[in-house]
Amino acid sequence: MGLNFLISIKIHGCVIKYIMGNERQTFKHSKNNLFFVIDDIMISRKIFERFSREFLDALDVDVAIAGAGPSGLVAGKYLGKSGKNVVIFERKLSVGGGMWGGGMNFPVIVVQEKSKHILEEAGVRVKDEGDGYFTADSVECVSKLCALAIDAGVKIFNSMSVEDVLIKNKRVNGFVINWSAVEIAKLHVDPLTVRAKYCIDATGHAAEVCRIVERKTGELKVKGEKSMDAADGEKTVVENTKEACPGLYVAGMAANAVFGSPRMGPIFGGMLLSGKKAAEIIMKKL
Ligand code: 48H
Repeated sequence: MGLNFLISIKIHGCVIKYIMGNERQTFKHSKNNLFFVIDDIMISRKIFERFSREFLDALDVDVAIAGAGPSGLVAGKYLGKSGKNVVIFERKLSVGGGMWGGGMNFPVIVVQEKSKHILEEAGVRVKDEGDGYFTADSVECVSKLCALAIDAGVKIFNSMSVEDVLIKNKRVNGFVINWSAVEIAKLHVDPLTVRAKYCIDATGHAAEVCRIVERKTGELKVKGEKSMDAADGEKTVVENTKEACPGLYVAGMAANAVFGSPRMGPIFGGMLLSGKKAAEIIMKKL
């Protein structure tokens, strides 16, 4: 709260009210409309104030997820829907990971009967192509899965990378994060730390968080992903969705990278079911 002065001037029938002080705003009244003269600094202030509030809320959460690809978005959605406080850190400006490009940039993905409900819950139009194969538009999938996660209360911070983990009593207790721009420019800027009751590595093929834990603690062995076998890859990605080391779960392609299972190409049912399974395991523990 501060001291504000209201100045009111009438010019050609319009009343211009100008508030000076902490809460500066200029209002212009004409006969039927009320609009404000935009103050450039207020735009900056509003952005920074909202960001600060939301970032403070993300510092100590139930679940922190690295990566906003399909598995991370789906895990976030189910956790958020059950009332958990969830944050996702995504390195890129855009969410969706490897889903946008469908198969070889044809923007279509394939899913199986067992997983299509996850897309349908998001309002994605899934087409039955016969023989047990269903297709969906990859751009529609990313947009709607992201919207669903946000509607479930998940906070997504884009352009932020997980560069390390917080370890307490030999358990992963959170993420160490930095701006992706800092990482890309290789600037020497120390990161910030967030605490989470449970963490999920949903960073895709690279299994980045697990590799960090492997390198720094020796508590975990990343076996590395195997070559293409869609049937085996889809089965194992769900089986491999589990706690990789205390406090850290793996979902999506990262799960197959950690436990040495095959890739599966542009069939995404396993990614969706993996995200759902990670959420269900953690929900039981919270
Ligand atoms: C913050 C990070 C970091 C980091 C990476 O690759 P993704 O789409 O991952 P999944 O597992 O949800 O889905 C995999 C699928 O897209 C795929 O690649 C398939 C099915 N491949 C099969 C095949 O045969 O090739 O998303 C991971 C996300 C990306 O958006 C990254 O930018 C992000 O994680 N990310 N975010 N901090 N350290 N590392």
